Amino acid sequence: MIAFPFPLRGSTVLRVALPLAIGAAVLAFPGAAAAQGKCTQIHEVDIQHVFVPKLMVIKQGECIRFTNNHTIEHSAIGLQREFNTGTLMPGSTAVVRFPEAAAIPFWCGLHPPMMGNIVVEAK
Ligand SMILES: [Cu+2]
Repeated sequence: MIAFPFPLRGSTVLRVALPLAIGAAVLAFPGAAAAQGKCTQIHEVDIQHVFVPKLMVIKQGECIRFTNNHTIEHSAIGLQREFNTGTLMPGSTAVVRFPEAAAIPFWCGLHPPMMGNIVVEAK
């Protein structure tokens, strides 16, 4: 049994409901007023059995497109719930915009050993 540093509440619902709603929509920080802006640039994170690259450094207002190129489901979730792609089926993508400067460690909600880091630099 893996000991999680926080409860995975709501994750079951998200895994089922979000893939239907995501499509090509841009996800963003919940509650962030500036979250509705355009992506000034889109960076790519490739999901295999690991995140490639594991460290992504971007600027405020830029986006990351997570693409599941593996044969099984994966997700990307900020450790502090800064963002959550929901479950990505093989071949699926989710675009997440990062409007605020932050350091955001993230992992796959289905496979916690899969970890990565996003650094959002101030403009
Ligand atoms: Cu995974």
